[in-house]
Amino acid sequence: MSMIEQAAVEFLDRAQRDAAAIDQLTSVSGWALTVGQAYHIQAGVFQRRLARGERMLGLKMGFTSRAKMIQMGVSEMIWGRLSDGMLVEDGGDFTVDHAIHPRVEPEVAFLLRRRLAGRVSVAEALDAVEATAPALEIVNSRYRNFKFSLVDVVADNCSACGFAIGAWNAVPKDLSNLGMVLSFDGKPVRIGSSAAILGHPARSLVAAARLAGEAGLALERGMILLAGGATEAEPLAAGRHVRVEVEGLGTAEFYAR
Ligand code: OOG
Ligand code: MG
Repeated sequence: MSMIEQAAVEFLDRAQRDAAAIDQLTSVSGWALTVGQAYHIQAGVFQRRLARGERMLGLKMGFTSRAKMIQMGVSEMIWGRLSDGMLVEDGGDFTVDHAIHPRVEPEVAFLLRRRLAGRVSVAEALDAVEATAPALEIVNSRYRNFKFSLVDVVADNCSACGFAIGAWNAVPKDLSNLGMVLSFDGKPVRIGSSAAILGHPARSLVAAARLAGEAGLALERGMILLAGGATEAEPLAAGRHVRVEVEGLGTAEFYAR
């Protein structure tokens, strides 16, 4: 790892631990980072979490919906890593002070019963799924006055901060168009459909297997994949009860404290 990459790992790791925003890596003059280097930095920051005793639970996909792409002004999918340190108990608490500018989005999660790596079809991807669940992702960019840059987001583990997962269900016959409602204190704030996730959320598994495969990683048996936000993310403040309902799959929820 280059000295610049090492310094970036240090900055991002500290920003995440102290919940203190940093300047974008790309704003540092002379730091011309490639997307490949950004994934390298992401791996380094995640390695710090593992060294502190966290366990890898799976992967997350980002920008799999047009709403998210438009919100952030991008056209490329990205992926990040999930650990048990990010897991928010379903029905439990999330402390907003531990984040910088948390936002929440409605998602669908998959649990793998078989390894998926490289180029796979939608049918193969679905066949590798043990169960599926409604999920909430809390994204929390570690940057101050963030102006979108793919390299910065990728290095920052695609803003991964927290996630809650509802009860696991057998995979329904048709996942392609399930209604999804994100509510704050019982009031809907975002309404969408699983169709927003690449037309069918299983395509997110296909994309994750391919993209993580390019980095020498796989979706291993027992891992979770967050398929990506179905709507724009909604800013999160203390005092909110946050809930997602996915048609036919149930709910996931937490309290923002
Ligand atoms: C990047 C993370 C994108 C998704 O579901 O599309 C993402 C961000 O919004 O800061 O998690
Ligand atoms: Mg997300």
